[in-house]
Amino acid sequence: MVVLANRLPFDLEPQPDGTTKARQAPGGLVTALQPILSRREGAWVGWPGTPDTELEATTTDGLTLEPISLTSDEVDQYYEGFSNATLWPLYHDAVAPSEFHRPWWEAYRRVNDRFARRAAEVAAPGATVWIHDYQLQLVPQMLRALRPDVRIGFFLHIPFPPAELFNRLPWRRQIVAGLLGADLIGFQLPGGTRNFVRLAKSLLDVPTSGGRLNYDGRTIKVGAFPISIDSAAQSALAATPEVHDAARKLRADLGNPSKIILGVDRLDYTKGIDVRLRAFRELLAEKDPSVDDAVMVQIATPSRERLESYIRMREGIERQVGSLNGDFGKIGRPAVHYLHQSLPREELAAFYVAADVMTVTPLRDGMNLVAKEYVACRVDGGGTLLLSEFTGAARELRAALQVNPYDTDGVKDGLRAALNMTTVAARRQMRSLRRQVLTHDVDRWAESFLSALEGTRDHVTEARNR
Ligand code: ADQ
Repeated sequence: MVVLANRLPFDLEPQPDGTTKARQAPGGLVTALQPILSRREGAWVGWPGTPDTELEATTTDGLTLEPISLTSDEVDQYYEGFSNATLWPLYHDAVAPSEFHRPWWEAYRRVNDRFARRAAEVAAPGATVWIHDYQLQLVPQMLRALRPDVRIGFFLHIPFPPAELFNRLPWRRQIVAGLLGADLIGFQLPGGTRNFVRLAKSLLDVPTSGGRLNYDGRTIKVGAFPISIDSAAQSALAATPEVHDAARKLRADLGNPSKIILGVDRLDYTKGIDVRLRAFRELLAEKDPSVDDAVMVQIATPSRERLESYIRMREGIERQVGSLNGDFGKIGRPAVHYLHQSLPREELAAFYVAADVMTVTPLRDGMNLVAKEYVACRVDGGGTLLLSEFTGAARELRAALQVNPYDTDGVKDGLRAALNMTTVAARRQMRSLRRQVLTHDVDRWAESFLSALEGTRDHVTEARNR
């Protein structure tokens, strides 16, 4: 099996002595896939995170890492440009404006071609190749042309937008045709599947029937595969005495407030960090709760720090935090504790265990693993989840307190309700959420995607008959 993703699961850093140091890279995709691949012998093709560096393939724990090198210009144009300043905002409801530049598109094509060629080199006859996410949407078609014998799966981790937005893309036909090179195209939600099918029909006249599309003489399956986390491992981590003690210490360090409100996100404008800060500000202004009763902790991992829209958003959020603390804090008692840091898993788990209210308020999110991690960590059966209805997770975590992040009054009401929820009601909510998260883990996600992919055509036989 060969996995392709923009990033390798490890940052490979060349050392002065000529050796290479591997450091685990952050992010939702890595968190999701690592448990699966560590159990399968396979190859992972991806960028190691440093531009202008040629690295050799290395094998760690039975997994071969195949580094793709990118020049600084390609990082600017393919990654930060086309992937993160054209596609990312467009696929997230255009909550920030998308930029369309022809050189970015050319770089995107060139880098996708490099990924396809490497996959064609390393895949065994009849291998399964699993391609991930919006940075690599042209690879299925490119790889199909090079290696008709391999079975190709594609999974999109972010939302697939409706035609009204997607059709703005000058290269919309090429993207849809690129994806159609796969045997199976997976989305997080049925809505994404429907958007894609509608676009394939309207842009490329692709006939469809019952979740299958016919294109270029082949049948392509499409479907929804909501991703999840390693729920058992996350629960087990939260149940350790170390995490338990760390959570107690956190509460004490915060001054033993009656309620801790938590946010954990990549610092991204889609995550609605400003939404929860605004709602909390208004509640503090109404003294319900007061700063003596409730404290907010916002942990934001640095992300895409060179992009203008991210620089502006960070400034806005840090201004909000500053003014909240200036207006409502006391000496030794800030209203919001803000960490612009990436934390180790154990520390993050301690925050989840300590938090009375978890706020997940994205304006749009493919799934949102943080919501699931919080639930998995609540082995004590306590805690309340406030969840945006525009996350993929909202479809599964029905028992959460769901809010529309565009409705400030609604978010305020939700936050107030979460803070005032009785222990009995909170436990009932958490019981239902845990049942969902513990029975729908990342293994089940991968198994269901891979078995749907297995069920597609028999490539080896077909290639032999050609
Ligand atoms: P992301 O947008 O990165 O993922 P999410 O699903 O929430 O969003 O995953 C973030 C991951 O990073 C979580 O595992 C979380 O624990 C970790 N993380 C967040 N803040 C951290 C911090 N300060 N320190 C350390 N770790 C931190 C994309 C899509 C999502 C989709 C995933 C998986 O945007 O919608 O759920 O892929 O498909």
